[in-house]
Amino acid sequence: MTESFEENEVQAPGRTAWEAPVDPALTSIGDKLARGGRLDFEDGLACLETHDLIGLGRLALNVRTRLYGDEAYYVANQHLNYTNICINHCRFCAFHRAPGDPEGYLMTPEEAAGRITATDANDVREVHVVGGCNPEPDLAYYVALLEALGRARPGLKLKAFTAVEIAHIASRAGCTTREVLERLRGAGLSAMPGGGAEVFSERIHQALFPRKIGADEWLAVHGEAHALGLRTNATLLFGHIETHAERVEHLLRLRRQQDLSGGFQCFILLPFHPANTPMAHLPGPSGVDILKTMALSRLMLDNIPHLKAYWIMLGLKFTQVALHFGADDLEGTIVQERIAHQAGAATAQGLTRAQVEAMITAAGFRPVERNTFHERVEAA
Ligand code: V47
Repeated sequence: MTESFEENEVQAPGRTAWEAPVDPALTSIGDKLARGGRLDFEDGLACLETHDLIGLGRLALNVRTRLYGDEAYYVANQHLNYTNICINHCRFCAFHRAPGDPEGYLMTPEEAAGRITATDANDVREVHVVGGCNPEPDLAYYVALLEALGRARPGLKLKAFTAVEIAHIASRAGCTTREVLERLRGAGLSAMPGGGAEVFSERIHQALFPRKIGADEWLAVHGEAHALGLRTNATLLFGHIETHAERVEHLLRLRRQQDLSGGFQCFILLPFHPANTPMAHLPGPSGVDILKTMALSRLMLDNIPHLKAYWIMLGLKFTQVALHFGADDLEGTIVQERIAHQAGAATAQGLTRAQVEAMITAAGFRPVERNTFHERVEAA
């Protein structure tokens, strides 16, 4: 025991025997960042494989603090899932129902609008609208859906439809994804959510969601949206069968797309929830894995402004910790969430603005209400 203490002191002058070792790989990544350099593939792997969780978190916290100080953002919003019927049958998803399933539903535009007006939270500024790839509705349905929501609450921003849904609508309508985006923008589409990206790996695509569009098409639809002036988000669904290398490659592909088209405003990590899915035997990511991947995302995605800790999937306490590992945004009030809850999420369905603000304050940050475009807004 004494010998190894002495050995430590010789190997690392200036560090006492009881101090946890600093990972030299992280020191060189920190130096690179300080020179304005970008993380490469090897750096990404080093972040995921380090034992120095605190050192990694410190690097991400530095970046986050430089960008946003002690502010943490949220939006007063509502999630709305207009249909759960889907033809894709992705192996990680507990939300979808096959066409003809008695539990399947498709809301009429009027029903969807009724959900918005029925909520108590009459200061909602954004509605997040996603569903499955339902073979029934045509392009006119999606246009009518957005128009009905817009009429129900004038001024509400519509963040709607993943790239997967846009590609599905286009193939049903026999037109291009760009044409669909133009029609929907005309009907009130303000921004697109980041879902459906999963993992940009052809191996994972074939294993988990072979019927759905892959990385090239997902990125192309977001590139088109950006060219039309729409802001969009991006995600990574992690902690199932993907490797560390595939996670890092996903982040690098996103960063390359952002260099080209520039319209991503927020990145969201989605920790895999296994309940009620064909992969229910998997445990999902560990706490340390979530924090490392959060910090890595902040460090790697130097061109995507915001990093969201999605409290629905992380849980409230973990979300508070994630704010210290690079995240600056918490999503929103949500009202009623279904996708993660069908897969076992144990969080509330929604929170009040006061509850979101209290969570942020208790974590040591200053809550700032934002709109869909991450602009600061005054409390309603
Ligand atoms: O598209 C599905 C993923 C996404 C599971 O853009 C799962 O602001 C974990 O994308 N375990 C929906 N993840 C959530 C999403 C989102 C949420 C909040 C804000 C934004 C935004 C986007 O969740 C799906 C899919 O990629 N997902 N099943 C599951 N079992």
